[in-house]
Amino acid sequence: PEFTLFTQPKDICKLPKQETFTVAVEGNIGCGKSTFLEYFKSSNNVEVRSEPVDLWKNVGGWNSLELMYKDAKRWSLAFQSYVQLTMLQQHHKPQVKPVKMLERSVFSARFCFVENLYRSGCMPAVDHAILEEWYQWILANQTVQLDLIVYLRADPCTCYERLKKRNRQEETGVPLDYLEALHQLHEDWLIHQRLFKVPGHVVVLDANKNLVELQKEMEEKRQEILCGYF
Ligand code: TTP
Repeated sequence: PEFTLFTQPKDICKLPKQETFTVAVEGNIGCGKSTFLEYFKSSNNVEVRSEPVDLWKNVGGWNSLELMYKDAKRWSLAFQSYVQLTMLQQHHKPQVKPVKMLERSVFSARFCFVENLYRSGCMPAVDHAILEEWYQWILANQTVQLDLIVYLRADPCTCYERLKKRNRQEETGVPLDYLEALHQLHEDWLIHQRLFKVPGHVVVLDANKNLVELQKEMEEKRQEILCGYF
């Protein structure tokens, strides 16, 4: 199917109504996905699935996120395979409420993070090929469909400042150019729709705003993003 890039959230209402609706919230590290999702947790019709970062930080007692940042060449295959598994689990949890909102998806893990690790020489070609086989198998055999992607678009410098402020221990060495590369991959995927196909309609929100402004925008856009499900 052909998917539309919406710049006006109200246009989402033009989509045909369905009984269930799956939304993935995407955007660079530190763009505000968790804050955005937090906001929808109080909605009766929405099931929010936050990203399983806690699992990544403790798999069999190992902090795989930390290992990946310390030595990507050695650990990125292990880490990204676990990310892929836990993302798939998020897609698959039985849905009770009409709207399911995911923090990220198997798609951004593949198109942004794995792609970046590979292109920057941090992931050997054989590791990339193995992950790609897994990914293609998932697409062919599992339901990972999305109806809508909410792209929280933020300047890499804004994300960098937020990362420094939140001070997640594993991310202390993340340089600005890492965020710039990830930003470009999100843009290529979701805005220019180059290289990788988008898996659903896309709506873009300005995530450069500060927390108070972003929450105000969410309040305004809430009905529009979930139109038809209230
Ligand atoms: P994000 O998925 O970007 O989550 P976040 O908590 O930074 O989001 P926000 O601030 O917008 O609420 O990343 C979590 C961490 O996991 C981050 O350090 C990047 C890393 N990560 C990867 O390295 N590979 C991946 O495939 C994914 C999905 C995340």
